[in-house]
Amino acid sequence: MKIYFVYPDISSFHGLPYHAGLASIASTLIEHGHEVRVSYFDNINKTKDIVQDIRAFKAKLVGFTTVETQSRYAKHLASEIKKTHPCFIVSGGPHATLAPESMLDNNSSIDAVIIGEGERAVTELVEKLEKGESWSHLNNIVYRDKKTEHLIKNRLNPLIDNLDSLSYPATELFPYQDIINRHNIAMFHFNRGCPYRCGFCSNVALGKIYDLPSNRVRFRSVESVIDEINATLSKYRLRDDTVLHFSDDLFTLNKKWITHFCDLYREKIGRPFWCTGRSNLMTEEICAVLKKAGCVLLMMSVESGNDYIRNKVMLRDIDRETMFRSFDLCHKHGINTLATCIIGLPFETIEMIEDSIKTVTKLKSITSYGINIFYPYQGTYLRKVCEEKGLMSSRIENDFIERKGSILNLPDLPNDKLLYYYNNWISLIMRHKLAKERIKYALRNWWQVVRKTAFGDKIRHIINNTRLGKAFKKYIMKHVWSRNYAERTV
Ligand code: B12
Ligand code: SF4
Repeated sequence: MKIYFVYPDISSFHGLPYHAGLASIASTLIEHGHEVRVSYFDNINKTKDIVQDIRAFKAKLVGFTTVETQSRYAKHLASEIKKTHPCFIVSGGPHATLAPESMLDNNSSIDAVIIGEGERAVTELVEKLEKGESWSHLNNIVYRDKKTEHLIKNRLNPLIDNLDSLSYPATELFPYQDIINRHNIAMFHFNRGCPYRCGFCSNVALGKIYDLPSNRVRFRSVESVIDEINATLSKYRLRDDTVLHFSDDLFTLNKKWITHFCDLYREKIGRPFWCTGRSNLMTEEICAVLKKAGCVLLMMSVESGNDYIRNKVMLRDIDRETMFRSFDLCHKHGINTLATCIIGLPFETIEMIEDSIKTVTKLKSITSYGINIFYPYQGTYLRKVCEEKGLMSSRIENDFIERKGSILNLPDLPNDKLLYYYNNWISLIMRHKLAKERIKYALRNWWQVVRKTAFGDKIRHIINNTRLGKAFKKYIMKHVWSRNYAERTV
């Protein structure tokens, strides 16, 4: 059967046209003999073109992946498709899973929602549709009964324990080479789930639908992960310094797994990589293996430098000492970190944001600072708090972009103040830094932007191919970047 997937990603600040979930279910469908095409819906003006493409492809099933704030674009496109092309439309992904009713309201052109993991459920659905048989009893399906208008939620297939049994993601359906060329990264996602219960994260709710206290973690075998990396790299052209990006919720979760992975990765792949970490998991040993294997950036969110917000509101369960220790360890081992914070939480005050800034300023090893404005996703603990405390405002304007603005009415945090902190986050941090640190930061980030341009290419050529260039690189890399990275090309 011909299946067409759409990845809505309008006004996103990541702008990467790759979706690991769609790539995985597409791969399973291809394995079962179906034909799949994927579209990246990153601009509302693409509506007509995508509808046209769906018609030309003669898609029998159209599937959307959805996060909460993209769901309106999925619904918009679905209704445009149905105007001229009769087909079955389904939606999946975290938001469809956590709030299926919102995808199936009375005006919706979406026929059904697939909740939870999609590989098996969508394959079963396609088989039923192909044979013209009833699909309404299938596991993981949610739909609205036409007669009673009631929402029918079917049972769930168990979570996939043996992730090695899945075929490797169908990266070829996405502009994967283009992402490598333009962003100098290659994206991978291996393990699933997270055992923690942070109040702003959807993971707890994603576990709850399976009656679990958290989103149960499942690991791929290290051997199959290394094999997937090798298989992917052999299909694409990478530069020497192309960074592999492992987007697992918490890549460094399991000490045994990560140690084995790093050993094998160093031996068989040996490329720079980025991954995710959590302060309470960082030890001398983990830092050493990560560094040795080529970790050039550890994404280790602080979320808030204020202890009350971090632990009592966000439920991070990371005390101050643990947090400082983890960044010290990264510094000691020469691992650069990306530390992201969230502001605009329930009960937050201006003083708490100032405290957060001061704390973050003191943390070592941070080479990139990220900042987001809090958005209460459906199903999370903090969404419930916001609703119970009457903090939800009804103002979601058409041009609202989550994490860049707030949808809450916070009594102690006027919106203009919040935006001031959001827009000036880095300069407010730099205010507390020495001039030397500020120059380093500016230089490093300037280079990260310039390196992607044609001018950057020329500079790189000079640096890598002349004696003076090489000496300059050695000096700059040692003092601005990490030593491990200095051993590679710029
Ligand atoms: C890596 C990641 C990213 C990466 C890469 C995302 C990508 N394109 O693959 C980047 C950094 C780009 C990113 C961006 C964003 N992310 Co993000 N991200 C994640 C993370 C950590 C892992 C996602 C992943 O790859 N999982 C592995 C794959 C295999 O699982 P999956 O995608 O869920 O897909 C499975 C099922 O959901 C289902 N499925 C998914 N889609 C579909 C579609 C159909 C038709 C069917 C049948 C089934 C199906 O089947 C898949 C296989 O089993 C999750 C956390 C999480 N636990 O989900 C957050 C998460 C998905 N992100 C989230 C958010 C909010 C965002 C952003 C909006 C942030 C922002 N403001 O920019 C954007 C939105 C991007 C978009 N338009 O979708 C939220 C979503 C919350 C919600 N309830 O809506 C999550 C859950 C984190 C959280 N805060 O709780 N993200
Ligand atoms: S550690 Fe990260 S992925 Fe896990 S629950 Fe907390 S925020 Fe979500």
